[in-house]
Amino acid sequence: MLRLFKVLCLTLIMAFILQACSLSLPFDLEGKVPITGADEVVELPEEPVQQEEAPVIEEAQPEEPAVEAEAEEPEPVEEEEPEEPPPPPPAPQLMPGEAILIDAQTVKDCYSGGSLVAGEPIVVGTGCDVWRLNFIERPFDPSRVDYNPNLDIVRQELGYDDDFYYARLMVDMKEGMQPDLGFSYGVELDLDVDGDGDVLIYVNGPEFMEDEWSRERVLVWQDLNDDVGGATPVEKDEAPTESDGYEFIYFESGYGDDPDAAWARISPTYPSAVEFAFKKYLVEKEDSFMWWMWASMEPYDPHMFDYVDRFEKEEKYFIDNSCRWIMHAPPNANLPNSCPVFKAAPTPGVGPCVCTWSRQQGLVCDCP
Ligand SMILES: [Ca+2]
Ligand SMILES: [Ca+2]
Ligand SMILES: [Ca+2]
Ligand SMILES: [Ca+2]
Repeated sequence: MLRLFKVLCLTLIMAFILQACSLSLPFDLEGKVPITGADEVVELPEEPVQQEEAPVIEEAQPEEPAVEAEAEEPEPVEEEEPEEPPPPPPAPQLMPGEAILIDAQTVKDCYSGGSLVAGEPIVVGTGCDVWRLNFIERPFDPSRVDYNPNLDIVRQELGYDDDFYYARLMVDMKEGMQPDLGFSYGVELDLDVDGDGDVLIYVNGPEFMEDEWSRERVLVWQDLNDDVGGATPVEKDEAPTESDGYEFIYFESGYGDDPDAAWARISPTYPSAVEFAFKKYLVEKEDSFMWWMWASMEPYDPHMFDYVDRFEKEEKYFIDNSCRWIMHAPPNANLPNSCPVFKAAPTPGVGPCVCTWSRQQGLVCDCP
């Protein structure tokens, strides 16, 4: 019995050893691994290292373009801004007609080109350029040798119809030139005839203009606080002025309360003349107002009017303004900077007297 028991135990030990040895084998000769407790087998991966490296590269790739996109963001923004066109001004409702000008409102300014000798300084007419009195005749450089005929006002005219006033500024047309690149031309109005401007109407860059009325680059500025001219009307201020000049822009290129307020063109009759049309309500007083004209190589700075209060006489050249005239009133040579006025001579049968005003002498008439 004991022997039988030993045989049975030995048999059980052998069976256990054999079972343990079969479980310790990781794979058989065909490279297949048995799944514990199951009969299925799974193919072993042949190159596991390569499969692990691939996702590392793929993760790095999307980061690079993200950084580039951030650096390029400002560029499209900068390109979009200038592409936005400004909204067009309102369509005009009332356009000027033919410029109606009045013979009695046709006057002449000093003609500096009349004394032009090539290579020599221009001789400016007596009394034509008095910076201290805001009476300017400088269509040339400081040496007075480089003369620009397109800046020499020689004639100015004014007129009106039912809706508009018309002003014409003519420069030296001896050489048939037209107003030049970047120049500015304008008309200044003194509504209460106190010697200081109240409205400034001008056009910038008339080289773009044609002989048809246009609102482009036409501006209307107003001096609503009435300080153009500073402390001393007409005359140059001795102390630095605190004036803000023309501080209110009423109209620009069709923008403003009235899209038809002001227009300009090259005269269809005179290629060296600029014509303006401005609504009659801009001249508040119908009884009378003073007017004169400007030509400048530089665009005007309305806030700096009067220029004579802001600049010394050595600082400004290539600029001209005209003598002054009065609308809706008889010619009055007693007004400052008035164009010469012709009066009947005391002796019948002879030519008229030519009267001019000066600060020192007042009205002076030269009679034959
Ligand atoms: Ca002048
Ligand atoms: Ca002139
Ligand atoms: Ca002044
Ligand atoms: Ca002002």
